[in-house]
Amino acid sequence: MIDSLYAIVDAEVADRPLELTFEALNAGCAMVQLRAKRLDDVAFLKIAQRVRSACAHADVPFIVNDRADIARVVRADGLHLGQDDLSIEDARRVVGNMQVGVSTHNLEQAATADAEGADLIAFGPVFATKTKENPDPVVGLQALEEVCQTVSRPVVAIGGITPGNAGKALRAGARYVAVISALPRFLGDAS
Ligand code: TZP
Ligand code: MG
Repeated sequence: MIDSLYAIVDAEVADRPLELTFEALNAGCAMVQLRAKRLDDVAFLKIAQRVRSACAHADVPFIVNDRADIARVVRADGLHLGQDDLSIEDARRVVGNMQVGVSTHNLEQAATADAEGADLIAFGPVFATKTKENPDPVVGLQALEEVCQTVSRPVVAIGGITPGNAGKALRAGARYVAVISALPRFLGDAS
């Protein structure tokens, strides 16, 4: 399961984001995304440089959420976009050939992201989540399965994923499970 873990380190959720990054890398996670909705540019860049370097040492892809400019500056492996962010086409003008993932919340959005050339399609919230502000409605496992069968790119299940339900998302066809709040639990830390 750990090789399907897409660790999202949210600098505003994690007490010590860098330590959490090292723990996720040591555990053998598949990817690390850095997310910070409210940090200013200087603070985001500083932490992005550190996480970038840790991921490079571990040879694990490093993805930046939202910020094409920062992804380019730190030479991230990927950029992750939401529905209200830059289009894939515009983002590629900034980041070039970098892997681009897109968050989607229904089948139509997932099919559009696929057609527009997303490398990775995140779909959710699969389960209820308290992490995201104003989350879209819970999509559930059946919709996840439908998306996995429809799109051509690997799917990342996101939203309320825990060690207890991650297997269900993977069995529905997701290639990865993306986790924010339950990340310490995947890493064997009860906190
Ligand atoms: N997109 C859909 S749900 C979500 C995002 C960013 C939050 C997932 O956080 P958690 O804590 O793993 O439920
Ligand atoms: Mg976004």
